[in-house]
Amino acid sequence: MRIDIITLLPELLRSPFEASILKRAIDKGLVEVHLHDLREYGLGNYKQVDDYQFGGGAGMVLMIEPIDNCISKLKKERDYDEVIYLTPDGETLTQPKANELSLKKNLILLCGHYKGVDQRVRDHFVTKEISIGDYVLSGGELAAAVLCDAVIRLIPGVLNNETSALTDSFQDNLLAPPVYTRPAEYKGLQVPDILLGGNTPKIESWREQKALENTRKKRPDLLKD
Ligand code: 6GU
Repeated sequence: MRIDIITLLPELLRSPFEASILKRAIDKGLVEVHLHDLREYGLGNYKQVDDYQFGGGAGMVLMIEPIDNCISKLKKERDYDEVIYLTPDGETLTQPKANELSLKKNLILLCGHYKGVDQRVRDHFVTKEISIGDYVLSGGELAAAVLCDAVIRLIPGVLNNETSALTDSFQDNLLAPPVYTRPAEYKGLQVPDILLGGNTPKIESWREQKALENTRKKRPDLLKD
């Protein structure tokens, strides 16, 4: 998979890809992430990327031309499956949507800023609009990092234990069961006996039951259908 991220703040998007699972996925050649500084596509000597909105109103709007120039350059080099605009009024990112995106080959992520982008960008270049939840961030960068993490970890070979993404919370509309590690007893606090017994089928059904209990208690909305 290849992900091209268009942003005015590339520095905000470096560190997520320089550690842990995302770094390993890149080092293994399973994903390429390329950052594109929209400023470099800005107009004139000042490299202008935004302007006042027609009709008046507070806040600057990202102009269509720099974005067109950047997207067109990328599209000349390869075909893209989606051009995703990160915006609080997009569809909310869910595990099924992350699963779907993890199957794509080439993605462009466009990070908005200020009052957003000229609507013509959304109408003519963007193929999907995604939000990461019902709250407002200063820009799309952190949302893009969240989306990349959720998607990249699902690419086969990224996680060491291939089954572990399958047992994540939400993967089957259930929250994950509790987990424990050594010591089996700490200051009188015990690990449930069943996990120490080595009876795999019994452990599996205990985990299913706990996942269900957890979900009923914390996120009953997930059990509705
Ligand atoms: Cl994708 N962008 C911004 N600016 N705020 C958000 C968001 C995205 N998702 C949730 N809040």
